[in-house]
Amino acid sequence: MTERATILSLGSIMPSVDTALDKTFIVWRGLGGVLDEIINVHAPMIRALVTRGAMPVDTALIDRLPCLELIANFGVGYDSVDVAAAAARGIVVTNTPDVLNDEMGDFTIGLLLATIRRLPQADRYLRAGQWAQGAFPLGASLRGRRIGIAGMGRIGRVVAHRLSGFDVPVAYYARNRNSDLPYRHYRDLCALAGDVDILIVVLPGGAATHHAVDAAVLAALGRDGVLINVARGSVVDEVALIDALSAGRILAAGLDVFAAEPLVPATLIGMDNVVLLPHIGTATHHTRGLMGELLLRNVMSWFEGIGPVTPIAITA
Ligand code: 8YV
Repeated sequence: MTERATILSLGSIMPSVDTALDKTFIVWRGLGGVLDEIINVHAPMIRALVTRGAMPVDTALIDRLPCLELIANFGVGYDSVDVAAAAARGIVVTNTPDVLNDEMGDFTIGLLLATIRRLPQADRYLRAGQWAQGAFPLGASLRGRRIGIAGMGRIGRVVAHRLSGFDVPVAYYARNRNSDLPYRHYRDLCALAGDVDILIVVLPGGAATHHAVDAAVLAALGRDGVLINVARGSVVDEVALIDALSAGRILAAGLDVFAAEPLVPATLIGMDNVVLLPHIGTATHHTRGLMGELLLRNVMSWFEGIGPVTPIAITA
């Protein structure tokens, strides 16, 4: 690299990434009104954009950046980026796959157990001093349960592998059957939901999966059903979910993602049969560190002329 290239960062990514970018590039960093001013003044210089999905990188934004070559996303899910619009302009989009698979596998199992065994509720019970008045009520179990995984990509595979230690049958929904997997395949999500008691959602976000888990899927899951969503809020019809939980059409839900983050419907917050987490699936020093390194490798390698490390196929 001869001269410092100019980069636009949609807010802070994480301190180690921000510092590393600042050392090598001219970085303009901001969101909202600040972002608007940055673009008005510096758009002709901006060659790369880094984002962690805080706002949509849509046609309107891409069109304002005439010299954009690279969009580097911090995260494996890139549903906030209009990759078709980027591809049409010849802009490469990168994400951070694989480095977070194990973390997401661990986390999903944790959320599943917390939800079905009501661990946060039991913790609240103890803290509220209720133990002295009587034992925490008996509840549901993972024993005898059948598990469905919606989405069998990199994270789905790790979740299924983790579950192999729990002696529970696993089936999955995906567009195509993976012949190397020992689990039963369903091409229809409602059919899978009808045959299992627990549905774990690890589908990618975006138009193709919008509200894939709707009222019909929840009804098929049934009165003992448990929904776990660690994917994207957009994949589940949140209104239908609240309705199903309130009416007892499903038993419980464990949610790390929501339709309009960081806003969470007050009705959900008021419910006792849900475990609600603030999108923390990958939020560890270890894994966010690896994600940050991979994002940096993509940006550095791009400006060294070597090309992206983990590009999204349709933009590569
Ligand atoms: C992060 C994620 O929370 O990788 C993803 O798709 O949703 C998470 O790892 C997010 O990308 C960081 O803001």
